[in-house]
Order: sequence, then structure tokens, then C-alpha cells
Amino acid sequence: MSGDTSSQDGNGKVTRVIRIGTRKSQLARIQTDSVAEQLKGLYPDVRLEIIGMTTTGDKILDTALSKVNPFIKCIMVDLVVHSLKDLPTALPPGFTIGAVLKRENPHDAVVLHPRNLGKSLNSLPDKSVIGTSSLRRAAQLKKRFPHLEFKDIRGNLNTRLKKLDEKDDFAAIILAAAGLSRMGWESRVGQILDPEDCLYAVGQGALAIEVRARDKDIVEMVSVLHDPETVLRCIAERAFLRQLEGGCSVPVAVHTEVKECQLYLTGAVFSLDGSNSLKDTMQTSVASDSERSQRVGVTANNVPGPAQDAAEKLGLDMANLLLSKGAKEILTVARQLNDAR
Ligand code: DPM
Repeated sequence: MSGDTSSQDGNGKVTRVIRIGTRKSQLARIQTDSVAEQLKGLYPDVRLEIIGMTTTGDKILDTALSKVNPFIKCIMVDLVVHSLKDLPTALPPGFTIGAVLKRENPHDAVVLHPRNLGKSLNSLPDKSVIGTSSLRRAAQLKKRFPHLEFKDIRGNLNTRLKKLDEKDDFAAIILAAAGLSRMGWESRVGQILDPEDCLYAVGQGALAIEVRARDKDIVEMVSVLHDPETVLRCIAERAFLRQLEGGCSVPVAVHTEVKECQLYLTGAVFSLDGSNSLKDTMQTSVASDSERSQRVGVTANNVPGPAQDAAEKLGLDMANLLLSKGAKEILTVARQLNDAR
């Protein structure tokens, strides 16, 4: 082991050092810290270093994961924690998702301006302005709540909450329940949107650990954090998105469930105003009994391979079903309209 990935204590004991890269937003730090805590509990002898990246954007983190720093001659970081929903279905070559952690509440939540406390999307007055930059949320909610108006709101969670509370621009904003709870802001949740109101994004509510595929020891180390049910659901969801050629900002939504060894996937695509949509539900058996190691970028050697294959096939079949009904046209128009904004 090189001196860069290990250190010696006073008694000459060699300690493995694992470097975790993180963005600097509060949510990114909270997510990274929670994974570091779990790794520390599992591997008390490993020394974990959290390295804050001054730059923003996942490309930079991938760079940190791939590059050897010429000055200190070591690999800059060994793993990066992401919200799975922000990870593309095709990772750059050489990378893999080594762990998908147990999913938290995957649904979307309504955060109300304090003046609207006690209200819901249904009971907000006509022409109330709802903040979201998610095409997926806007498309579904425009259709379901035609009395409301939708406007973009950008920035990290702290910025958005500030924009909501300190100005009069928005009656409410829509955020993922999982992000709110990680921030400790559960008390701000005015309403959780059920699947009839709003299907969630692919991977929403699950954390993923990105690693270098060739780092077998790191892959093995983080793999114990895989939650088998979440892995199967998210493989199906990501396969569905990949087959639709949807990035992370297309009006595509899902709902998944595992019940009695059956994996259920509801997949949907929407026009930007929600007036045109396709939605269907399919299921597959994921009963357990592995040759391929990665599926839609996920490596989960402790989850039965055939079940992962079945999950992936379910996503593919669902995408093909919707494509046969015209999903491509809906998404192409949505993309073009969005690009033109
Ligand atoms: C992606 C979307 C959004 C994020 C699009 C979508 C929401 C953007 C917006 C792909 N990433 O959901 O349809 O509201 O304008 C993001 C959040 C989290 C991860 C915040 C949020 C935390 C929750 C999680 C932003 N990425 O969605 O409220 O881990 O799933």
C-alpha cells in the first residue's frame, strides 16, 4: 500500500485512509457525513477524510475521483456520495455506483409560505404561484391543479427556502420529502404528494456511493451499504429512464414497490403542461435464487443477479411499452420547448 492511502500511528500500526469527496452545500455535507458515519461504524479501523470540493457540479467530483493530483501524487478521492436521482444512467467509463442506500420517503412535498399555513395545493387560492424548476413536477401538478400557476425557482435548498419565506413571489414550493428530512426541515412539510398527485423522479430519495470500478477493495467495502429492495427498485427505474433516453431533467416519473417477491413499476411521461401523458404499470418476479457485475451503472454483488436482471428488464419493457404508444414524440417536444425557454 502506498504511503498516500495509509498512515502509521505511534505504535507503527498501519491505518487505511479513505478519502470522501463532497460538494459544499449543506445537503451534500449532511449526505456525505451520514455515509461516513455508517462506514465508520462498519470499519472502525479505517480513517475517513472528507474533502470539500470548492467547485460545484458533478463533473468536477468525477474529475476528483479520476485524477491523480500531480502535487501530492495521490488519488484525490476514493468515493463520492450523491443523490441517486442526480446521477446519469450512464456514468463516465471507469466509474460505478458501489452502493445504493435504503431509500427514504421518495415522494414530493409541498412547503408552504408561512402565510398559507394549514393550506394544501387544493385549497390554495386561484392563481397562487408554486415554485419548482422540475418539469416532472410542473407537468403533473399543472394538470391536476389547474387553478395554480408554476414558476421556476433555482438554487440549493437553503436558497429556495429563503426565496419562499422572505419574498412574496411564491405561495408554496415543491421539494423532495427526503431532502427536507435530511436537512431537518420536516416541520416545513405542509403536504406529501401521493402517487395520484405526483409520481416521483427516478432514484428520488436514495443516496448512491460512486467509486472507481477497478478499486475492488473500495467496491467491496461500500457494497455492504446496498439496500437490496432499493437496489432492485432503482435498477428498474434507471433502466426505464435510460431506454427513454431521458436525462435528469425530462418529464419522466415513476413509482415502484416490492410486494411478495414481485417488483411493480409504474412509469409515466408527460408533455410540459401535462395535457398529454402516458402511464402504465408492469411487474416482474424478483424471487431470489451472477455473472454481470453492473446494471445501469450499479454494482450490487450481494443482491441476487437474476433479480437485478429482472428489475432491469422490467424498466426496459416499460420504456418500450410507452415508446410504442408515442413516448418519444412527447419527450422530443418537451425537450425542444424546454431548450427554447
Ligand atoms: C433532479 C430534479 C431536481 C433535483 C428534477 C426532478 C429538482 C429540481 C427542482 C434530477 N435533481 O426531481 O424532477 O425542484 O427544481 C435534487 C434534490 C435532491 C436531489 C432536491 C429536490 C434531494 C432529494 C433526493 C434536485 N436532487 O428534489 O427537492 O435525494 O432525492
